[in-house]
Amino acid sequence: MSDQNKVNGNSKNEQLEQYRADDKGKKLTTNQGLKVAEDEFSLKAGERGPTLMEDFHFREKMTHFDHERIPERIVHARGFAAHGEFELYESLGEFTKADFLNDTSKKTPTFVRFSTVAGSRGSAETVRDARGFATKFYTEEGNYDLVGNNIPVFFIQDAIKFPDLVHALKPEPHNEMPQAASAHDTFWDFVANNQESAHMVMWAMSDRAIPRSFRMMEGFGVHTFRLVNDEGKAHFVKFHWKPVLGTHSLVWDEAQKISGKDPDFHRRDLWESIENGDYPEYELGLQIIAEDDEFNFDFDILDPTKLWPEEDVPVKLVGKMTLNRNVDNVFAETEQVAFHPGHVVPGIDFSNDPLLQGRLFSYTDTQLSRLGGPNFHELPINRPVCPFHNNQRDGISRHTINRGQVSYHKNSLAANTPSPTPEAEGGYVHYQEKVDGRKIRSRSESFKDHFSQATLFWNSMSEPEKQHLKNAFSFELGKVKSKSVQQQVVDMFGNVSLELATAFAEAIDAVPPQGEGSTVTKSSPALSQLNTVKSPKTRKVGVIVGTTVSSEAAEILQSLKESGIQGECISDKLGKRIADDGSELEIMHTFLTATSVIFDAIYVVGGSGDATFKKNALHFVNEAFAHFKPIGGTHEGLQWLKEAELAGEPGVVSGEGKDEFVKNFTEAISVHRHWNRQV
Ligand code: HDE
Repeated sequence: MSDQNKVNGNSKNEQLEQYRADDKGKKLTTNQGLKVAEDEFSLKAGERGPTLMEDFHFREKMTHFDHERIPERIVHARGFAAHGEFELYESLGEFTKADFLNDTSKKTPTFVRFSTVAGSRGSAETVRDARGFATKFYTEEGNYDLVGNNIPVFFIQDAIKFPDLVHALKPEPHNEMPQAASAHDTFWDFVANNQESAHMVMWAMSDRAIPRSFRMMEGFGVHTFRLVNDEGKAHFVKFHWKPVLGTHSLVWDEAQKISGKDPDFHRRDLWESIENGDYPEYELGLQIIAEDDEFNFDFDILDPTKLWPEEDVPVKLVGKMTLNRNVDNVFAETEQVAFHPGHVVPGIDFSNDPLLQGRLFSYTDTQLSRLGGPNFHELPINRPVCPFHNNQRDGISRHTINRGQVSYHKNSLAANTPSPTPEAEGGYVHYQEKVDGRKIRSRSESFKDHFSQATLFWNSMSEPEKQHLKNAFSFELGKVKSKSVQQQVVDMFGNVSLELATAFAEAIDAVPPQGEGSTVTKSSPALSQLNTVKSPKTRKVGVIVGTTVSSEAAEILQSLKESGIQGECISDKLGKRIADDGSELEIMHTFLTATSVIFDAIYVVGGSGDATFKKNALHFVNEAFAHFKPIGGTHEGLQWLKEAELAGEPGVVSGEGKDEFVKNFTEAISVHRHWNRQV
C-alpha cells in the first residue's frame, strides 16, 4: 500500500500521520536531540575501568528500557488489532439520531481489538476462551466504543461479582497455574456456586470458544442498549457483528497443538489476510425491541445471561465494517488503545442491565493504572477525530497546551466558553427514563431462571457440536482435582441436559445427575455453526510436493486461487520446483517448519521423494483427516491416499480429471469440516 493511500480519505489515518516517525536513514540522537557519536561502549574510567555516572547517554537509554513495560490488562491482555472503516447500508433515523447510523454517504474510521480473556499478554491464542471484539468508531460526534465479545451472554448478572469471576478464572494464586485455561478447580468451583454462569459456560465449552480465525467469529455487544431517535423515542437494541466468511472453529486437539506450534496463529492470520488484501468484513446487525414490548418475553431483557433468539427477534443487517490496514506499531496502537462501553454518541444510550452499569465505572478506572493517569485520551490512537474542548487540565503526561487564563465554568472572561451544546444542536442528553425504587442489594426475580437458555443452546446444537460439548466438559472436569467440585458441576448441568451431564459424569467417574432434567424443548437454529455461511475464500491449503512436480498440479493451484483458496507448498527442502512445462512452484514450508494444524486442508500431489518423504506426507494427511479437514490427492498423492485407506472417505477428494478435482475439492473446502467421518 502506498503511503499516500494509507493517509488520504480517512480522518483517523490523517490524524495519526502527524505522530508517525520513520527512524530509518536518520542520525542516532538522544531524546534531547543530541547527535550520538558512539552507541556500543559505555563511558568508563579507563578501558578496563568502571562505568561513569556522567554517561548520560547510557543512563537515558537504560532508564527508558527499564520502563518499557506497562501493566497488562487485568483481562483481555492478549490482543491484536487492525484499522478499518464502517459503511452504513440504510439510514436508521427511525431508531437513532447517531450521525454515523444515519448518513449512508459516510465512511466511519474504526479500530478493532480482538483478544482472549484469561491469558497473559504472551499466552497462546488458540486456547479455549471467550474472545473480545472491541470496536472504536471514530465518528464526527465523538468516539463510540462497542466493547463486545464473541459470545452473546456473560457469566454473571451483576458487575459486583466480576472480581470474583476473574479471580476464579485466572491462574490459581498459590502456584500461578494454569495459564490461559479454565480447566482447573477454582473456575469450576465458581461455576457450581454461581449458577447464573450456566448459559455462558455452555458457550465456553462449545466450538465458539476455539474460533478458526478472528475473521470467522461473530461479535456481540452482549448488553441491552438503547437507541434514541431525534424525537426522543427509544428502542431497546442488541448489537451483533456477523462475519461475511461465516462462523467457523478449530477442533480441540488441533487448537492445543497450534498453541505450541504457532502461539500467534490468530494474529498471524489477521495480519497476513490484511497484507494480502483479503480484508476481513463483518456486517453490523441490530436486534430491536420496542419499549412497549419490554415485558413480553419469557426472560428479562436486562439480564446479560440471556440472548434474544434470532428467530423471535430478527437481526437486521445495517452496515458493513472492513478491516483494511494493519497497525504501524503494536504498543502505540493495540496496547495503548483504551475502550470503554460508556463512550457513546447522541442516539445511543444505556439500559439498566446491572452488568453494564458496573462496566461504565470499571473501564476508565482501569486505564488510570494501566496508562498511568487521566490523559490517556490524548494518546494518538484514543483521540477523537472531532475537536474536543473542556476545562479539564494538567495531570501526568499532559500533551495539550491549553492557552488562556480561563479553565472553569461558568465564566465571563471567555464569554462562558467552552460552552454546552443544546440537544437540538448535537449535545448529548441522557434518555429520560423514569426511575423509582428503594435502595436495595438484591436481584429481580425475573433474573432467576439460569437454565432455560442453557438448554435452548444445547437443543440448538447439531450432533457433532453436542459431542464436542461432551468432550469439552469431560476434558475440563477431568483436570479438576476436587471430587466435590466435579460432582457439583455434574448436578448443576443435569438441570441443563441429562444427556450432557451423564456423558461427562461417566468420563470423570462421578455419579450421574439424579434430577428430572430440563423440560425446555425450544431450539434456535441460528446458534448452530452448521447453519453458518460456507465459503472457500481465504482458506489455506498445505500442498505437499516432491522433488518433481507435474505442470497440471500448478494449474490446479491456479484454479483454486481463482476461488480465493491459497495453496502453500510444503516439501522436504525449501527452494523452487520446476514443473514438466518449465513453470515454477515455490516451496514455502518444509516438514520441519510447517504442520498440518496450521492449514484448513491438505492437498497431496506427491512426486518423487524417498520413504521418509512419504512418511512425513502421510503424517500430515492422517492428522488432517483426524481433524475432519478436506484432503485432496492427485498424481502420486492419489495412490498414497488409497494406500492409507482414506480414498472415498467423506471430504477426501481424489480426482483423475483436473476440472472435476478442482470443483469437488473447492466444495469440500467450503464445508470446512467433514464430521461424518469415522475417526
Ligand atoms: Fe470487560 N473489562 N468487563 N467485558 N472487556 C476490560 O478494561 C469489566 C465484560 C471486554 O481490547 C477491562 O481496558 C467488568 C463483558 C473487552 O482493550 C476492564 C465487567 C464484555 C475488553 C473490564 C466486564 C466485556 C474488556 C480490562 C463486568 C462483553 C478488552 C482492560 C461488569 C460485552 C478491550 C480494560 C480491549 C476489558 C471490566 C464484563 C468485553 C477491567 C467490570 C460482559 C472486549 O475494565
